[in-house]
Amino acid sequence: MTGLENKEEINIWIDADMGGDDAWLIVMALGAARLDKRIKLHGLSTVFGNADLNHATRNAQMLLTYLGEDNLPVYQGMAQPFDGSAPFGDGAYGDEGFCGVRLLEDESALTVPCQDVKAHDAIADCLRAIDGKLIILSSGPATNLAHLINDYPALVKDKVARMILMSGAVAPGPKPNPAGRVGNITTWAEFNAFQDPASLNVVFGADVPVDVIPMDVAHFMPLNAEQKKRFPKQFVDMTSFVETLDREKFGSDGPTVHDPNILIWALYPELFADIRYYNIDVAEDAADMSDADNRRGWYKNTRAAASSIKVVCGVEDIAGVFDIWEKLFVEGMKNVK
Ligand SMILES: [Ca+2]
Repeated sequence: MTGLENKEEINIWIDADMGGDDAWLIVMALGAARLDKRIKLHGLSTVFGNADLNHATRNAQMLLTYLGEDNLPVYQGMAQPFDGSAPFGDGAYGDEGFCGVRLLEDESALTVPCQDVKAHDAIADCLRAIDGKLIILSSGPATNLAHLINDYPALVKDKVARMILMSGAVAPGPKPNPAGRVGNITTWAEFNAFQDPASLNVVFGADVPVDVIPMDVAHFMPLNAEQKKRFPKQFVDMTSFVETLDREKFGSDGPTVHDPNILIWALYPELFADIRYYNIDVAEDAADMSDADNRRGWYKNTRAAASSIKVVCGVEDIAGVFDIWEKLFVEGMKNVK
């Protein structure tokens, strides 16, 4: 694999809200770990977001059962934002998170249990146990990460290599509706950021390197009709509700599949472009999707060359990213029965 020649062991944790594109991320992460033994997946933790927490955790168990993967432990995380307010779903992946796709005929036969340790405590246990440092991939609201930082600041500082978040929005969409739309959940905010801005401010204020893949990246590479043919139908179907929304809001030529690119950035950074350093303050207004002026989750960015927050705003090689997606997907699906 390119991009990894000089690396020793790469320790990865995935924290996900288990909607359709989180499933894409996890298939590819399993594929990456099977193809390169230096990559170690230590855990998958769940958080509220695309679905409520119980559906998210069940989706993790169902997905890993379907994929024939028994070696990645699942931990349940937080059910609500850092400030204790009520979660605010948008149904972009349906109530259960996978756009109605059923991966298992018998959903009572799960071979993968949920471990009896809270997600952020389990990540702390992992940080203590590993020799090197941990990369944490976050594909949902940043709530579990904020609790980890809040409860274990010294451990995070010592043992977290980077947190890589799919979160936020930097520029207006290509053909936005309404004009000037920046976010996918409101005019101003991307979904994960809208869900829990207070947690993001904890993460961005912590003494840890953070890389952000904002929603802008996936808008350079919608899953159009040609690309869809390269991936299993049930996973394409998991993005079907998002496709309708993306076409309405941005004129996208297919669904935007966001979450896998936090993994691809970790392993193949040369495929991306337009890397910027920002200080980021996220607006914490009360949630109100019906108010077009509501700024909750809006990324207030200030360019700051010395910032430890790196925001990836473009793609250098779109064909190269899709080629890697396909390669990792094939390997990740290898043990499906
Ligand atoms: Ca997600």
